[in-house]
Amino acid sequence: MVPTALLTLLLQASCWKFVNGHATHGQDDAARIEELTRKWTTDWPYSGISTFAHLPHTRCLVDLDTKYDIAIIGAPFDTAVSYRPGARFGPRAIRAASARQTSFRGFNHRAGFNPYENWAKIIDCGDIPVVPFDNALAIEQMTEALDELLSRDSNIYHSAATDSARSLVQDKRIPKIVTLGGDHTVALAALRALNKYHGQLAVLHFDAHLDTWNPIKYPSAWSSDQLKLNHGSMFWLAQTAYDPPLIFPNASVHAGLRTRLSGVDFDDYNDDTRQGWHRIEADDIDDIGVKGVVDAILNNLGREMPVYLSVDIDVIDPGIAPGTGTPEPGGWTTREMIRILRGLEGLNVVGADIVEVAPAYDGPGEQTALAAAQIVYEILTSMVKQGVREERVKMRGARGMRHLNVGKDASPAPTAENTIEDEL
Ligand SMILES: [Mn+2]
Repeated sequence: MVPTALLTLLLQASCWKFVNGHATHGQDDAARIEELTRKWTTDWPYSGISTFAHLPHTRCLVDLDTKYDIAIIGAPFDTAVSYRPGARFGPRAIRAASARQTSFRGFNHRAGFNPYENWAKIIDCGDIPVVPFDNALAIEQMTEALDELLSRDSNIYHSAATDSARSLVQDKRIPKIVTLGGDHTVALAALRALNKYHGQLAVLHFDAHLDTWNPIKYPSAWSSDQLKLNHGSMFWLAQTAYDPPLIFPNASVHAGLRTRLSGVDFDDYNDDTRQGWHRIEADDIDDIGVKGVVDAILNNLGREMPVYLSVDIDVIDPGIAPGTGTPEPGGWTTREMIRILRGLEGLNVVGADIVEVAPAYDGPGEQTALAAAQIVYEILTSMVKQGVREERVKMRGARGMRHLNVGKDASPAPTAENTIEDEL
C-alpha cells in the first residue's frame, strides 16, 4: 500500500509535469532548445555517430538545401585491386580514426590555423553506395555522384547577399571535394567529374607506385575492356582514353615512388615520362630533404594551375601504415608527409582523395587510418587557408572589403618551405 504522503508527492510531481509541459510549449521552446543544445551537442572524441572529425553529416547527394564549401564523401570501392582487397572499408576506418579531431580543438599549430573554425563550411556527405559487382557501372556511379556534389553552389557563394558580394566569391562558387577511398581507381572518377568544372587538371600523386601502367603490363594472357580499369592504370586511362586527356600535359608529379618496375629496364619510367609525369623518389628525401621535395613539386605545379591531390596511403612506410593493398618497404614517415603537405599550402587544390586504406591489415591501434585522417586534416587546412590567402590578395585590391573571416587566421610560424607567406 502506498503511504498518503508519498501519494501526494507523486500526484504533485505528475501535475507539475503536466502544467510545466504546457507552460513551456511555444513560449520557451527557443530557450529550451538553446539550453539543450548547450548541454548535449558537444561530443567527446569517443562519443557520437562517426563522421569525419565530428563534422555535421547530411546525405548531400539528395539534400539540396544544405550548402557546403568542402564536401567530404566516402567511395567504398575496392574491386579493381591487384593484391589485397579491403579498401571498401577505408571510409569508415578513416572516419573512426578522425575522432580526436574536433572543431573546438582543431587548431593546426604547424599552419597557425583552424580549418574547422573559419570561412569554409565543411560537411561529411556520407558514402556513395558503389556497386561491388560491376566496375564499369561503379565508375559511372562515382563520377555522377562527384559531379552532383560539384554542381551545387558553394555555401559562401550561396550566402552572399548582394551581386557585388557574389562577384567577390565567384572563384569559390564551385565547392571542393575530398574523397575517402576506396582503392585508387576512384581518382579516375574524380578527374572525370572535376574536368567538367575546371578543365584539364595537374595531378599531384603521392604513392609508392606509378599508377600510369599500360594495362598490357599486367601479366595476363587474357584481355577485356574491364581489365584495363584497375588501381594501377587509372592515370594511364585518364591520359589515353579521353580526348582531350583529363590530365594537363607535362605538369603532373609523382612523389614517394619506390615501386619495382616491369622487365629488365626503365621502360615503365620512360612510358611514364611520355605521359608527361615528373617523378620524385621516396629515397630523394634523404638527399634533398623535405624542402627539396616541396620545391620540386612547386616548380612543376606553380600556384595557379588547378591541382588534383591524390594520396595513396602506401606512400607512408608499411612499418607505420601497414593497412593497405600493396605495401612497399622504404617509404616516408608520417611526419615527413605532414611537413611536405604543409609546405604545399599555396597550391590551387580543387579536389583531393586519400585512398587504399584497407583496415583489415591495420593494427589494433588503427595506425594506418590515423595517418590517413591526419593527411585529410592537413589537406583541409590548406584548402581553407588558401581561401583566406586569396581573399587577402583581393583585399589589397579593394581595401576594406572583408567577406571572409580572415581575423581568425593567426600568422603561421615561418618555416623553410612556407614560401608562399613571404610572397604575400
Ligand atoms: Mn596508387
